[in-house]
Amino acid sequence: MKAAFPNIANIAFEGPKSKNPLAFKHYNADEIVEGKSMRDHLRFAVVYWHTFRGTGSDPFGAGTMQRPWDDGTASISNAQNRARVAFEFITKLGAPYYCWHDRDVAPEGKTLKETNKNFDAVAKVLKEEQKRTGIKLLWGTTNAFSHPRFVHGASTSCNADVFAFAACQVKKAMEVTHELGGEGYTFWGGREGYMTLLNTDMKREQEHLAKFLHLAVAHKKAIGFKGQFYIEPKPKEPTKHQYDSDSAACLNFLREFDLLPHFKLNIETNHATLAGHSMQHELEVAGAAGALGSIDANTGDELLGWDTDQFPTSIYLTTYTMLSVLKYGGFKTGGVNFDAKVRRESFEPIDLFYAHIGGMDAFARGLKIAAAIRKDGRLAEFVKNRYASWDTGIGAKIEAGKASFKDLEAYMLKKGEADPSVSGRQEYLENLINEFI
Ligand code: XLS
Ligand code: NI
Ligand code: NI
Repeated sequence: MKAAFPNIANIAFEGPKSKNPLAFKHYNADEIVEGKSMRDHLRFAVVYWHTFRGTGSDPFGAGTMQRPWDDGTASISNAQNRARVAFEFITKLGAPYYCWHDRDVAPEGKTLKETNKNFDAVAKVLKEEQKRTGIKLLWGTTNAFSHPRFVHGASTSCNADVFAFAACQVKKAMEVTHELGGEGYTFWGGREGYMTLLNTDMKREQEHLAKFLHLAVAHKKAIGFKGQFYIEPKPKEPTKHQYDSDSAACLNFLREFDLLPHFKLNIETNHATLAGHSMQHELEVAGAAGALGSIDANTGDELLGWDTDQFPTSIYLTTYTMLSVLKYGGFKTGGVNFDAKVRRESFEPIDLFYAHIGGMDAFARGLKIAAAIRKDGRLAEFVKNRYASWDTGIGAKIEAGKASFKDLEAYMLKKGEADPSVSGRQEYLENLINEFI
């Protein structure tokens, strides 16, 4: 095969002083941070959908991307060739993982049977390329939202046949993920939600979603797939209200339907923004419940209200993200998956490199800064001291379940008043963070 990026060598770490735009300034895969290499901390993944299928089209205009290796047809040979290009790119970038939707890698056929055959034909190449390069599949997922049959949703469709079709798709995509040694499988509810409650039986739809996920859990067991299941929260887009709206809503749903032991969350920065939360908030909600699984690392635009899926470059964002990730013990099965696309105006193949290098460097810096803040210890100590009243006396009694309302009344009648104790010191803490940025 002719190289798709003939003028680009493997991207090397050259350090912060380098002026080479095709080098890492901070991501040094073998560098040890908190006892682990950066490679193992960050577990970077390249997404197939944006990076190899993104055309740059928007509601007002056609695609702009120049992808000379792609003949633009839905042929199997084009899909197979594209898979080889993908591995050339990921190898040169030095990312250890990738992720896909079933329909990103292989074209849909006229029937389900033909579609599955197409998928197998491309999966064969993916398997060869994984073996050749050592690049691994972080997670697979299903696209059950693009085709017109999913107009009313997939597992939450009003039409039971659509539920059945989506089940076939997830079954197959899980099997291919398993075959490729995938470390996880993600469920993003692409159209699992509603546009208007006037035509929607919300309770029934959510029960169907739960039923669907239980069937997936059963099939996982049946085929012996040991990867981690993830749910990816998103509050809106394409529907007006998505059921998996944020971390808290997902956790509540999983608990209500006895699914929590089987799932962790895959949290996406831009989805957090759409939900009116910060990424750190979403990570903390998931982490506190022991459900922080993986992240879709991108960022939105403060002035735009949709999922712009931009590459993350803010050091504050990556620092706060990595502070939470480290706090909850780091990634086990998940990683930093760039669910991000180059801008429509950035249409040359080389822009794919600049985008990923920038995202990886931003996360490497976030990781190093977060580790430095943790080593310094003042932030953690401040938080610990802030709650000191809970460590002894009445606080310790309450936490231990040894104080009734009556006891608390007796305590306070004697004491007379509660002192607001110490200042929250937000500005002091913000300055402290800036010492490290
Ligand atoms: C869309 C989602 C999607 C999932 C995978 O907004 O982020 O890309 O990550 O289906
Ligand atoms: Ni995503
Ligand atoms: Ni998204």
